[in-house]
Formats: sequence, C-alpha cells, structure tokens
Amino acid sequence: MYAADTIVAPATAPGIGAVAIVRLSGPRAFEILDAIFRPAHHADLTPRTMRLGDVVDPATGARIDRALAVVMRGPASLTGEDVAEIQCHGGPFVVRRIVALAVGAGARMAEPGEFTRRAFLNGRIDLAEAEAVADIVAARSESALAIALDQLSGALSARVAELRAQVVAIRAHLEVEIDFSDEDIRLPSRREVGAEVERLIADVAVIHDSFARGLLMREGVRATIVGKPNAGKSSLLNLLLGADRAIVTAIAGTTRDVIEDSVQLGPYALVLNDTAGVRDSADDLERIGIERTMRSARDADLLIAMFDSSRALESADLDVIRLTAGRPGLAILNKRDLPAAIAAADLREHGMVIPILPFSAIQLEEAGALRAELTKAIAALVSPPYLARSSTTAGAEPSPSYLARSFTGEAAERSEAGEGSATSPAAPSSSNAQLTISRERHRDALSIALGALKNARSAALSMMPPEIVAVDIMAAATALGSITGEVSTEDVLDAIFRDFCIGK
Ligand SMILES: Nc1nc2c(ncn2[C@@H]2O[C@H](COP(=O)(O)OP(=O)(O)OP(=O)(O)O)[C@@H](O)[C@H]2O)c(=O)[nH]1
Ligand SMILES: [Mg+2]
Repeated sequence: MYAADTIVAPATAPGIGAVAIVRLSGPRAFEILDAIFRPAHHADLTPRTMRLGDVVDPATGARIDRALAVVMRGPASLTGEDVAEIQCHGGPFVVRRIVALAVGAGARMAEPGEFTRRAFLNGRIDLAEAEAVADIVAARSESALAIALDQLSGALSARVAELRAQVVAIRAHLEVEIDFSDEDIRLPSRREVGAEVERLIADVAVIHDSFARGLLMREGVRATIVGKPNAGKSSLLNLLLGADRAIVTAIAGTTRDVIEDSVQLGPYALVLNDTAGVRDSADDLERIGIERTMRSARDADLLIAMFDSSRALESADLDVIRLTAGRPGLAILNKRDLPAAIAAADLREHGMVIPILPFSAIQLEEAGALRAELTKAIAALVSPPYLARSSTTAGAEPSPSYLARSFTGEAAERSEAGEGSATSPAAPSSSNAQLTISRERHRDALSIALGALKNARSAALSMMPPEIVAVDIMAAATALGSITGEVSTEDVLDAIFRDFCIGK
C-alpha cells in the first residue's frame, strides 16, 4: 500500500494568522508530539481533548511557543492513523520551527494531499469524497460549495454504487446463462437483459449529462456583454461590480479590449466580459478589439446583448441580434431614461427570442432588477432539464423498460443521440434528481461506462454468447468503480492528490 511512516505539515495557509495548525499523522505521531510538546499541569494527552502546553526543542529544552495540542487515535481519525495536531501562534517562523522539530524527531514532510490520500487508502473516505475535499477548498460560490458538500456526504458515491450493483446483477444473470445453458430452467431472455441495460444507460446518461451544468456551478458562468459602441456595456459592467472597473465616456469606441471581472449573483459566480462595441471600423486597433469581442461572445455561456433604446436600430444591432440566435442570453434595452426610438417589439421583429429587460445603466436603483434577471438566466442554465418535466412522475417507481414497451431499434437510436431522456421509454429513475458532477474524471468514467453498456446492449440483442456480453458489462462495472476508487491505480491517485495543497 504505502510506507506507513509519520508525516507532518502545516494544515493552515502560509502567512500570518491568529492561529496555525501543524498536523502529524502516522504510527509515531504521539511519540513525536511527546518529544516536542510539554503539557502544562503535567496532564496526559487524552484523545480528542485540547491541552495547553509548550512546544520545546528536545535538543536544547528551549521553548518555541505556547500552544494547544490534541491527539486522535486511529483508526477513528481523519487519516485512519494516529493523528496529532498542534495549534500554535500563526507566524510563519514559529510554524517552520515546529515542523522542523517534528522532522528532527522522526517525521517526514508530507506531500501535497498526503493526509487525504491516507484517509482514502485507509478506507476513511472514497475517491469521490476525497475529490470533494479539494473542491470545498476551491469553491468560489455557494453553488460550487453545494455540489462539493453533496459529494463529500456520499451522494455521488452512493448512486454510483447503486448503479454498479445493478450492472453486477446483470452479470449474475449472464453467469446463470453461462453455467446452466444446457439445463431446463427459465433464463432471463435476451430482450429482458437488453431492456435492463437500456434502463441503466438512461440512468448513467443523466449523471453524465449533468457535467455541463456542474462545471458552470463550479467554475462560474461566463457572460459576455455585446452591443454597438456607446450602448452602455461598460456602464453595465461597472454597475454590476459596484466599481469603476471600465472606462465610460460618451465617445463611441471607448472600450478596446476585453475586460474581465467576476461578481456573485445569489448562489452563482458570474464571470463578466465587457467588450469593444461591434461596428464596421477602419481603425486597425478597433478591428482587433472587435475580433476579441467575437471570440469572447463565442466562448460565453451566456450573452448579455445591449441595445441603445434612444437610437434607431442600425446594422450593428442586427449583427448583435444574430449573435444571440440559439444562445442562452438576456437582452438589455438600455437608456430607457431617454426618449425612446425603439422598443422591445422592434427587436422581436428581427427575430430575437431571448428575454428583454428595459433598463438604465446610469440609475443605481435598477441594479436589483438586472441582478434578478441575470440570476434567473443562470438558474435556467444550471437547472437539470428534466426536473421541471418530472413533477408528475416524481416519486413513482421507475418501471423496468421491458414492461413499458417492447424494445425497438428506433428507441435505441434516440437514446444514442442523447435526446430528452424523459420522452424516451427508459426514463431515468428519480433517484438521479439533483445529482450533479463537476469533475472531468467522473464524466470520463461515466462516458466509458456508457460506451460499454451500449456495446453490451448490442451484444445482448444480437444474441452474442453470454460471455461476450459479460465482458462489456464488466467493463461498465469497472468504469463505475473507478469513480469511488474501488478500482484505481497509482497514476490516477497521483493525478488527483497532486492538486491538493500541502497539509490537506
Ligand atoms: N442617459 C443614459 N446614458 C447612459 C446610459 N448608460 C450609459 N450611458 C452613457 O452612454 C455613454 C456610453 O456608455 P459606455 O458604458 O461607455 O458604453 P459602451 O457600450 O461601453 O461603449 P463602447 O465602450 O464605446 O463600446 C456614456 O456617456 C454613459 O454615461 C443610460 O442608461 N442612460
Ligand atoms: Mg465600453
């Protein structure tokens, strides 16, 4: 497994703070603590009880700091090993000295993520839960935190284990066919096996497909503000940020480069890009700026299309309307404090379908309505598409697909194309509701599982020998198992724990 030596690291961020924590884990954790910590009042270190005392250099007896220490006996500890923590004063020098004393007494400096890795290797947490620990630390919004907490509490692990058990159950059916094919007992028909696999495909696909919105919840939604020069784009950015981030002037063509900043909107993080106004320009510098606008607009999750309601529509406005086609977005009909030259209907007439908010970027009190509309737009982006539709079936037991219909090639193709699973006869079961993944590793594992299940379905329905179907079934089980780490390699673990900080 791993060298069961004793590791040490600061568990708190480097720099100055009120308190810093130095953490030890391993078979010699208590012994090393004993060597460098003298409890006041000669009290013993009872597990899970804080004790006041002095950190001392055992070589010289010199006092290093007055501190609190606590011990936690394995296996019921963070790492599953004996763990000792010293809460010292939060100065970088003190922390370095204490870590050095621990190393002098026999500990080794921990690698990044090594405490969590040991927790995984000792079965305290599974791999998805370990990743959730890193995600909690990295969370920059409530929505990112919500996914990570859900994962830490085992929601993803439990669902994946459930699906894996169903996969293994199919394998068991196939075993029966392999072992007893000559005898006169009732075997599950191939159509039944195909239908079981079909239902699993739908369930796995729902979790797989949640990645896109999971990523938005984790990383934040990228929104690009587009519009003709002078529409008020930079004013809008400044209003949302509550700061004079971008230069605003009455000169058309003020913004030349993409300006990026982020803002919290309810539970979401929104990364805003203010851009150069879109128009035909002979100016080289401005043209480069507009190219950047287009690139930013193309990469955005959400478009904020700005129009100046005090001016008639121009060809640049029509370009902006075209940019919004088929994209999630919000249109802002700005400068409503001025006499109107155009209305929402004019934008609709040119085929724009995204919601339109009449607005004035120079009026602070309008910011609330804008934030509410943007929050709504983001919520629509990150909410599971089937939840709204599933209210009538919520709580109903998902019926096995082979009871609901006969298997047809057409249905197979539909779900192959990933079309609305709620309309497909093999609707995902309700236990998938809300489950959201946000890590590429999980998406890739689910994608391998899906591929294997689809192969198994084809093999089952084309009456291939059960041994062949079983190979694909087991490949799906292995892929699902890799999410929680039931199956894992050193390389995978290295890649995961490399991203952790020291002391985590
Ligand atoms: N009356 C009025 N003026 C506004 C409003 N919003 C912006 N302005 C003014 O319009 C002018 C242009 O605003 P900006 O925010 O610089 O416009 P922009 O879209 O960033 O322009 P470029 O960077 O040139 O593309 C400034 O003088 C703003 O004060 C509004 O709602 N009402
Ligand atoms: Mg601007």
